[in-house]
Amino acid sequence: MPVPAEALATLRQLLERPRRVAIVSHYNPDGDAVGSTLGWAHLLKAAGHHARVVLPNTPADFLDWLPGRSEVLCLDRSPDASLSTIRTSDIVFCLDFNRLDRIGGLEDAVRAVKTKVLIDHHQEPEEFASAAFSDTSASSTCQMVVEIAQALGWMEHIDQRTATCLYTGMVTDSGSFRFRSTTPQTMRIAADLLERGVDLDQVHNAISDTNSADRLRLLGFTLQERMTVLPELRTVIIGLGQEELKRFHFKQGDTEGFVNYGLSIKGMRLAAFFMEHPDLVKISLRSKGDLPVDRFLKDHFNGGGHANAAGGRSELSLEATVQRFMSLLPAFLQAHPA
Ligand SMILES: [Mn+2]
Repeated sequence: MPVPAEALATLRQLLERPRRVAIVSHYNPDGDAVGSTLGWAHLLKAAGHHARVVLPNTPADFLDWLPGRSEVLCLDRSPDASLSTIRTSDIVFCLDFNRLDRIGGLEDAVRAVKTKVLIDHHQEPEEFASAAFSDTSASSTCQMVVEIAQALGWMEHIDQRTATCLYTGMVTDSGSFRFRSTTPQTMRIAADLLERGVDLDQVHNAISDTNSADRLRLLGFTLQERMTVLPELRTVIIGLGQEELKRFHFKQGDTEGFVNYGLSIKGMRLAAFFMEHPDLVKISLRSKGDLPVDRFLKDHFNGGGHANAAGGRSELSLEATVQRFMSLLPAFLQAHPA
């Protein structure tokens, strides 16, 4: 999608003179959240602005090597500096999320800043921004940052460090360029970033080879003991309870990607992952082809996301949540025949 002219004009105007800028992203920031905020911060600095990334909690450590990561403020580690940085900003950029309830303890401080700019690719944005770049077809927020840089004539500012941040987010959010949101334009942008010196080996090693022994054992247990394959529904269901998570010394991020193993079984079109938390059950769905799991989760499990990858939640027990899911599933699948 082309960068919207009206938002671009507003952005140009906002950045006409040097500004103090805070850049925020969602709770449990992923590769796209950290990559896009850092990439955008590098760009703004190169253009003469004062920019600082502020995150609602500390990202997983497999992103620690990203250029500029050590200067990121995290609310859980540095609450005072995080909040005062936002409060004293002229502009807050909101990247890779579109509802202010997605940024945890930063919400009130961000709401209080008058000028907010949204750059995001999730469905159904809340209207809180003075300028909104919302492209639900974009493969990642990092891709959008490059498109905006192109529109602003800022491509010369993308050096190797900036390119590395943005490329990393593009890789993680597109499932290494395999999700349907990956377009020729995605590849052209990735190629442009590669030309600026991204070390492919470094990026892919950092993203892929980060398992702990506990995580691998939890994965082995999950696939062996907690995965149900329903060939007639072309669906795979995985559920994990608190007790099992404790047994394998669960750390945040350990179950990242588990749901994708279900979808990697030949012939499957839907994978569901249910994880019990102390006060709720979180649901991750992945699908292939035309099976809009974001709508399903929005309708039934207080969730949302993308058509082929979405999340939701349930206040019921793990067992009751899976039962409810199973009772709703046949109608959903019938409404979207393969
Ligand atoms: Mn994203």
